[in-house]
Amino acid sequence: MSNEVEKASKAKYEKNTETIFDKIIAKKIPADIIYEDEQCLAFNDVNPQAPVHFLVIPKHRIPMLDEAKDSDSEILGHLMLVASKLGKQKLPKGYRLVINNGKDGCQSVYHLHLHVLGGRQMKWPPG
Ligand code: DGP
Repeated sequence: MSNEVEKASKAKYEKNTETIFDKIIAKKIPADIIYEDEQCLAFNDVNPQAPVHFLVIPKHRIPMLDEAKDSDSEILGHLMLVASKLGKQKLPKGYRLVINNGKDGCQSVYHLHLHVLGGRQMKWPPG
């Protein structure tokens, strides 16, 4: 079992508990931030799975995609557009967007995040 799969299998979803990403947003712990605006933050993944691997997260916590509400439509769209703007800049040959949702989806941090991966040929189907 890979490290990330193991972490996801052990991760507990606690709706009202802050995650490590809240600490990154609050600048209480460092991260390699590559983009920030009022609504979201993008930073390099600490455990990259590709030559380029960064995360785009909303500043307002949505724990997971399945917790998103109709009122989150705008922020969900914004996250995709920021991922695309950064992806186009950094990975002009293409990239992959991933959202892990829940245990079987391999989610280990319960603060919604888009993974942007690239810099190598991606395989299909994903593992
Ligand atoms: P997921 O398994 O989809 O929940 O992905 C969580 C990702 O978050 C994983 O790829 C590793 C990354 N990550 C976890 N903790 C930190 C951290 O403290 N800093 C950074 N930069 N990334 C982190």
